[in-house]
Amino acid sequence: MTNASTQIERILQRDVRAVARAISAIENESPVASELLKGLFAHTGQGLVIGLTGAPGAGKSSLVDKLALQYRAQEKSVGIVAVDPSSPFSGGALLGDRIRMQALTTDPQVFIRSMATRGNLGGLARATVDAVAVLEAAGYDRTLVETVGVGQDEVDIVKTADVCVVVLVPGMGDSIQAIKAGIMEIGDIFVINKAERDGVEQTERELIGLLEMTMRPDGWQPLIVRTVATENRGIADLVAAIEKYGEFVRHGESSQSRRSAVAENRILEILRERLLRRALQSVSASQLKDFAALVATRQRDPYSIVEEIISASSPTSMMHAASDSPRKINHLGVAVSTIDDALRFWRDGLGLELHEIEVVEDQGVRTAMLPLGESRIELLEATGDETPVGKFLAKRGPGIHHVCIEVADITAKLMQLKEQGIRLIDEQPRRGAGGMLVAFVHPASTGGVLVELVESSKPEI
Ligand SMILES: Nc1nc2c(ncn2[C@@H]2O[C@H](COP(=O)(O)OP(=O)(O)OP(=O)(O)O)[C@@H](O)[C@H]2O)c(=O)[nH]1
Ligand SMILES: [Mg+2]
Repeated sequence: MTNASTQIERILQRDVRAVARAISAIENESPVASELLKGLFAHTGQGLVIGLTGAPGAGKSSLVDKLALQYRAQEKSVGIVAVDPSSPFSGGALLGDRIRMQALTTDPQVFIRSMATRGNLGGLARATVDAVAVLEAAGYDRTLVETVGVGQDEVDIVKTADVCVVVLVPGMGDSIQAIKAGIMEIGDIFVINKAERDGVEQTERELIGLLEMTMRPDGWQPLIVRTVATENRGIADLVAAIEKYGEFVRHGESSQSRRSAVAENRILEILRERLLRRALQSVSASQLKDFAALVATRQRDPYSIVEEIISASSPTSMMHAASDSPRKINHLGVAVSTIDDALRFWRDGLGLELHEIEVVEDQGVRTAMLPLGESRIELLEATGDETPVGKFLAKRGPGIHHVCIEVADITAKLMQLKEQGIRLIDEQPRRGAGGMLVAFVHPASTGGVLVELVESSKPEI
């Protein structure tokens, strides 16, 4: 089993450390993260994901806390993701959250994690959605995602949840603020928290007025729930409202189109991030600063700079840039007295598969190819004493005869080696086995081993 599939197994069994490690990989944009997510995706979509958003201090964390306890009382496992876009590491308010949530942190059926922005590519929304996917795959019955409803990222995150809860508090202009942030449209349930305060009636009236003006395509009438999180009041009503909408999205006719819209956004988000990352591979941070200075002083325009960056990062230019670096060992050539004898170890003992035995007349050699991972072992048996392998055997005895290394552009590589004064046996590539372009480099220049170069038939981009 590969490392990724072991990790996936552990996550599916809800191994908390594996879950935490996967989320760290997501945050650090480690390549293993996408391998894990590919494997986990089929296991997502089982539980219910609940997004909570609202103004700073509205009581989102307090509500998440109480919701989690309520779900635990129902024997449901709970995953919690708190998004903190402001801090580069989890501190500040989240530390307070941690202490408050201590009752939950000791419960093995509750997983709490905070997410913060990293790097310059943004990607917080994508990273959070990915983290939620890990929790879903790990089989948490309910996943609660808390975001401060201030930026587009937050709206994007909450949009991907199955249920969107918008948290308001009584007081002036709260609903107006909510419209500005664009979250009125996404709320499936509206909570008026701190409902013990004055002005709760008016806030509710305002809210009803606003909701009457918007017609949802799915026909859902957003529910309004009053809570006092600190006193655990209204929490059961909120759970009931969430579950009711959960049923509605699961079985409603419009749920498929909503899921498709979310999936489309997700594809675009991943694509945007990958393309941006690829484009930025061809420009360093300091180059970017230099470009910015040129644009700021009107010496250059941003459009031609972007075109330059895009063309430098196109697959063909990337290929040229990468053409210098060899990709792998294509095969290892071993000179043997007889192939039959050598097969007793390589095939019968080691268990490699014998691919084919071929006689290459003009080289005076019989070869046996045994694939080994991405590479191969090539056994070489001389057809006569005066052949290159026959002479090799006479002079050095059986042993490693040559190493064959794959390069993307063999002609360019030979030119470069020649320029550097490397002694080449073939200055021009020729056709070898299977019609591949090959050339040999003299052992005098390589530290004593004959090196064969082969041009890879399909360069990886
Ligand atoms: N009076 C009253 N205070 C509450 C209520 N719910 C939460 N609070 C208090 O409001 C403050 C903010 O609560 P949090 O739960 O941290 O709010 P939040 O929305 O998560 O805040 P941020 O994550 O910083 O945006 C805390 O001091 C809570 O104790 C409530 O229903 N009534
Ligand atoms: Mg909070």
